[in-house]
Amino acid sequence: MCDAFHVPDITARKNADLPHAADYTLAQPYERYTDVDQQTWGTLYARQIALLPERACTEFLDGLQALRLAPDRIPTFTELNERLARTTGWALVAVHGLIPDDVFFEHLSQRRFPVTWWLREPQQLDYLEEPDLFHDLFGHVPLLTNPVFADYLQAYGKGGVKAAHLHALPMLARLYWYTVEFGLIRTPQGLRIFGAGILSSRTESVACLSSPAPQRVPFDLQRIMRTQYNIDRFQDTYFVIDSFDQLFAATAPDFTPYYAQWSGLPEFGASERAPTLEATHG
Ligand code: HBI
Ligand code: FE
Repeated sequence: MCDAFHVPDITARKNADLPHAADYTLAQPYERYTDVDQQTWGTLYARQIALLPERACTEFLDGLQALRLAPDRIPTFTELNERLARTTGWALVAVHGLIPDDVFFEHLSQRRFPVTWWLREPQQLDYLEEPDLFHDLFGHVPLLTNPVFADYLQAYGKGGVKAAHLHALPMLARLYWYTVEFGLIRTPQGLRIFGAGILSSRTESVACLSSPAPQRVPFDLQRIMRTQYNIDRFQDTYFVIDSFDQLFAATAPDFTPYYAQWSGLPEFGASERAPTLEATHG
């Protein structure tokens, strides 16, 4: 189990009585959503819709439009899966929360995206310590409609299934973290957001582009795989891709030699001003 996310003990959670299958999935328990949940969804949705048009990449905004999410109602995974099936063939599966890495990778490798089914409490609007429905659905799912990103995420899952026994999970977790969760992309209009961890966060959607504090460095696979990250505050480093094609191409090769080359090398701190390493890996 890598250190990216601990798999929290869900038995303490109020809905842990709902059984899940061996692959950690369950049917979306739509009847468990309360009026407060529906209002929380509406609040979170409205806040991000107001912020993102000038900040999110067009591929995300186009995906959001394709999903036709209702602004004031939690969507059913069934309706979204019908729409996704007509775009890139991805499907959402409901889970209780973070699931073991190997199970997560297996789902991604089969074009299934695990989505936490419960929604945060009103008092957690701006921060909660693990992914909830809004983070997973609003943050991650729109980009699954983009063919290149959809292929990237499936390739990432396949790589993870292979790497699980290579003790390379911390390196893979960093690649996921600095792209799928907190990635930025360069566009003719300037930097734009594609990372779900930012897109589902009101405060980081603003700070990631406007704050002078973090460094924004070009995508560099070796540097990403050797750079630690913060899980409980804004990122100190954002990696910037030039295109989703670049990201997909980066995951094309078999990573096994990279793990062998880089695993023994010193790691970089999250805020460390480290050199670009891209040219140095063969
Ligand atoms: N489980 N449900 C869920 N969602 C994630 O994003 C997730 C996970 N388990 C492990 C995990 N992410 C990370 O370790 C990835 O880097 C693999
Ligand atoms: Fe996420």
